[in-house]
Amino acid sequence: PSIERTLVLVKPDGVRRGLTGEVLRRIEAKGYRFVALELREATADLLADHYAEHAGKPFYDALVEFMLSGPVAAMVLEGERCIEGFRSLAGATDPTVAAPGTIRGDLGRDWGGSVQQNIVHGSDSPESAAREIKIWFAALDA
Ligand code: YYY
Ligand code: MG
Repeated sequence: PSIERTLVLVKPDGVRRGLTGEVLRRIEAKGYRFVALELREATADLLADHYAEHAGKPFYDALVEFMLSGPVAAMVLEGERCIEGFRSLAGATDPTVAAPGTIRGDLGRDWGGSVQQNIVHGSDSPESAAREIKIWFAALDA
């Protein structure tokens, strides 16, 4: 077995639109377990860590500003291959072309010509998951 943990965020657009429950429902229906679950206000420092790989990219400043625009629902999931599994539930980054059946494909679309409002974040690798869980839930062992 390869039981993993992954860091998932319902981003400010998802919380604002009342889609937190819908995202949680899909995660539970898939069979992943919540290890931690909390409504949080991100900070600039926290986001600088979280999105370090994107620093300097053209969309970076707008992304951070968006992530500061309201609360996020932050959680740690646990389950067999849940890192890849949640990425699969989330769908492609661009919500306009994300496959139907996915969170982004079913619930997201371009807002103002940007893909930034795509409802959820999920860690993209075991290394990212360990790093991000430490950033958001310092008390948890990744
Ligand atoms: O992992 P994922 O969220 O699917 O995409 P990333 O390439 O890691 O980008 C992080 C985040 O940045 C993405 O969810 C939306 C935003 N973004 C953007 O606003 N414009 C882009 N051209 C690429 C990404
Ligand atoms: Mg990413």
